Amino acid sequence: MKRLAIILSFLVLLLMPIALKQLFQLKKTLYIYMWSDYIKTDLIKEFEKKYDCLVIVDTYDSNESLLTKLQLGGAGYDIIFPSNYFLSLMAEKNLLLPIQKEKIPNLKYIDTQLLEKFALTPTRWAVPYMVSFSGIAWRTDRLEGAPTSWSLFGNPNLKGRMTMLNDPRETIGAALRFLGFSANSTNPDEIERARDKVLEWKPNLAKLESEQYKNGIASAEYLAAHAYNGDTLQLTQDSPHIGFCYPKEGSLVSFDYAAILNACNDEDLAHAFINFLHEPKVAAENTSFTMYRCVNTKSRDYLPKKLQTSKILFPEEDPENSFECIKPIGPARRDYLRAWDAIKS
Ligand code: N2P
Repeated sequence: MKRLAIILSFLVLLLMPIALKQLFQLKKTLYIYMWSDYIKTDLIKEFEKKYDCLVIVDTYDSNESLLTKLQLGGAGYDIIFPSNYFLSLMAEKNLLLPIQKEKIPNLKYIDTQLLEKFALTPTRWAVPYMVSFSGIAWRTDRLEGAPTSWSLFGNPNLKGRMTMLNDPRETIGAALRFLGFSANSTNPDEIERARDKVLEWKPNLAKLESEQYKNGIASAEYLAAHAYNGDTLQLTQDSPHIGFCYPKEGSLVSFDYAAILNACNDEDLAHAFINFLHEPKVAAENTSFTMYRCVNTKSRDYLPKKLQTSKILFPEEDPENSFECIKPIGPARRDYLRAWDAIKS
């Protein structure tokens, strides 16, 4: 007991200066909730310096966990980064503040052509941030030949050495594409068939996981993973043995948007942050680090040559690939969630 008291007093003494500093500095603080590895930390420091503020970033691994956290209340965040297909849901739940366009002059750089390509129309609720394409990351030194199909996950020889994303729309979507259906199907029979396909793949999967698979592929614990293009490109910087492919049945694409929460404490600072993200040089620096592509017309010019021509980063420019953008599916969302429960249980 005595020892515990000593340890506790020691901890209080240790942490007090930090707490006091925070208290007396009273800096403006922006609380951000976003996908993991989705922003370059140095850029946050640059923004903090420029605006004499603090930026605190917490991360999530899916739109579903983001929504759950917000609905539990008390999250205290200012800016979130939901995907395009979650925006209307969040706006309907009255979670978002409309964007004040005049506070984001860099909106002029938004790549509207790219958005139009995937039939995304402008929204007052958020500003496009990054685009992510999903496919298969694989160990080129351990598998013979590049995978070409989602059917890879049905290969029992790779049992326990593969993962798929812990994300209902991505994983059921991949199975829908494999079966020749739309990833946005609202047909209950098709959704059930996709559920059964994932259940067929599941015994071969080490887990359903959206963040740690990166370490697993890097260490070759996993030989293949349903993965995001950016996360995989981050890995290829350090290892020549990692490949990425877009399956022939078609892959999924989604756009993540910066949205300001209704409970935001400093709307000006929140808008300034979103504006900063779309400064073309900042956006390029962010892409060079996260390996995700910013929805910005000018940033490509500032990317290193190797990235400017990367087929993994700009895959829709390759006619070999076909992509379907994940869209809101209205009441069918319940069918997807029911299917997902069956998959997870
Ligand atoms: C980052 C994953 C972000 C892409 N780790 C999700 N659309």
